[in-house]
Amino acid sequence: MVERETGAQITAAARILAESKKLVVLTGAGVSAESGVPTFRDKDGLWDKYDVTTLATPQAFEADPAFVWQWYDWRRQKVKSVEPNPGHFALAEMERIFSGRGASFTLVTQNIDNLHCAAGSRNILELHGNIWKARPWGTGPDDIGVRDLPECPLAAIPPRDEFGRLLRPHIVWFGEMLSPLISDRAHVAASTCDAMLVIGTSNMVYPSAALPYMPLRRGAPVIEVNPGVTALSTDATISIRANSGEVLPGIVAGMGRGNG
Ligand code: BV8
Repeated sequence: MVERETGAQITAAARILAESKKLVVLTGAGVSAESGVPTFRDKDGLWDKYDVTTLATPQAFEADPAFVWQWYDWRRQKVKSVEPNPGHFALAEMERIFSGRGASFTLVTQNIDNLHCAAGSRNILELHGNIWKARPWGTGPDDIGVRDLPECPLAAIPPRDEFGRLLRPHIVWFGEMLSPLISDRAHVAASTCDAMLVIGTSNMVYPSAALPYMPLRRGAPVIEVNPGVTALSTDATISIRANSGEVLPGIVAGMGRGNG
């Protein structure tokens, strides 16, 4: 059920997006919540149950690679069992609309679950990597050696490559630099966009949390979709307090109804 105020916000958001020539969409774990993928900081989220410092840092991996891989193997099995939700599909449709009118669309995601790709999105920048990829321990995110690791569940934990080298998840852990290639492209997109749509993120993790402030500083509109209040909510041009799977299809429909 979409509240009256939300309806007006959807119409206003659709008008902004219909006029946009260069859009950046930034997503976080919330866009996958309606697919059944646990978020990190919500009640019953991943960080509720697990200690991030013992699982999502290079030090944790170095200390016990098997333990960290067991956690990712569990998450891979969870992600493998779910499907994209209407929010993912709406963003893929939005990209097709932008491409169809020769406008630029960049999807910057913090998510590692690959659900945007599965829903049909194409111009995706995975800031924090991808749970279905791995690379030799000791290599960087832009180095040769990144490969698909689709086996699920993993037969051997920790997995090794054909030379016996220990493999690590191709994921950015806390305290690790993001891929310079990916973060530079995201930085350029956020520096030049005429609007940004921020969906399903607590906007707490840097450097991605800094991205929405780049268009805001230029006076470009930032639209937030999140059922909860975040650090961005008071700064956003429009902050729609709703689930992405419920409102994104309406925003896309509104774009097509010439709300521009
Ligand atoms: C870096 C991968 C430079 C793992 C993740 C001390 C030392 C070192 C670094 C730091 C430090 N102090 C601070 C930092 C920087 C640090 C940071 O920002 N920390 C925060 C916590 C303060 N950042 C880093 O370390 C980054 N690297 O800075 O390198 C450097 C290097 C060395 C030394 C210094 C600096 C690396 C950041 C990447 C870390 N990796 N994950 C894994 O996933 O397994 S971060 C983790 O948080 C996930 O990637 C996730 O994507 C990200 C952000 O979380 P969200 O996606 O926003 O999810 P969250 O649960 O928080 O929120 C969900 C939202 O959805 C909520 O708002 C909810 O209301 C909403 N929602 C719920 N349902 C719905 C919904 N929305 C819409 N619809 C719904 N239905």
